[in-house]
Amino acid sequence: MLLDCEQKMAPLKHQICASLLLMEFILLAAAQSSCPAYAGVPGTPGHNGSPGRDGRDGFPGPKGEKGDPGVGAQGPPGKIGPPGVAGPQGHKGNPGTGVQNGLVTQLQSDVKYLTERLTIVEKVLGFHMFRKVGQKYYVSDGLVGNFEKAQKFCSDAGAKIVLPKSEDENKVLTAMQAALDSTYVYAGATDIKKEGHFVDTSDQPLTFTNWKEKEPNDHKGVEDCTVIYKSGVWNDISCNSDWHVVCEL
Ligand code: FUC
Ligand code: CA
Ligand code: CA
Repeated sequence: MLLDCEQKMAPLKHQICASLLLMEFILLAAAQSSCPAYAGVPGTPGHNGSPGRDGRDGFPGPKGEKGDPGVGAQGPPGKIGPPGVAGPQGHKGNPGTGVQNGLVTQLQSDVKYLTERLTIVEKVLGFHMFRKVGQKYYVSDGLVGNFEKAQKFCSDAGAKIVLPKSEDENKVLTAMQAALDSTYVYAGATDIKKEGHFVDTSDQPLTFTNWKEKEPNDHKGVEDCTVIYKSGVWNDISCNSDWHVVCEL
């Protein structure tokens, strides 16, 4: 259409044509819907606008994986807290029957006895050699020493220096002496406090003795301790001599 116009207006002066062209442009702009139009050459892109405002915060992301444990050393324990408030008093239990009470008493007694025996057996196990005689254990580590040393060794082990109180016990001791290859073993009997009056380490008179003939003789006036010979007979002797040590538990 524009070309048609230019062809029609060719003879007219250039200025009139330009005016008409301008008017037609205006009319075209006002009535674009009613008349087909030429789209024209696209203009050059405009400059970028200024940045828009900040958008709103997004939704929270998914929960992350558990982190590795820290590498710092554990701190020292805190102070002990104050004691708690005392709780309410409990209800008194039902009284047991006579049979129940008797059983409980018996069990308490059994536990006490077994605990004491276990304590002894555990001590016995600490020695290289031991023999059981009745309810006693005779124990030794093969130590040789004077009477004072013998007493200390046995006392430190929670025991007492051996002192047979029957033929059976005396025999078991001599059997141990054979195993120890011992000539003499110290016995826990002395007459230190009163010459000629032998007592045990608790100052009690002896209830069993097996003195050799003519003993005790306090030879040279210096024999206040007791030893048991490997045959089982007893002799008084100096407390300063070194002999095998056997303890009893
Ligand atoms: C006898 C004993 C003494 C000592 C002496 C060599 O006299 O009674 O204790 O062994 O021998
Ligand atoms: Ca004496
Ligand atoms: Ca003697």
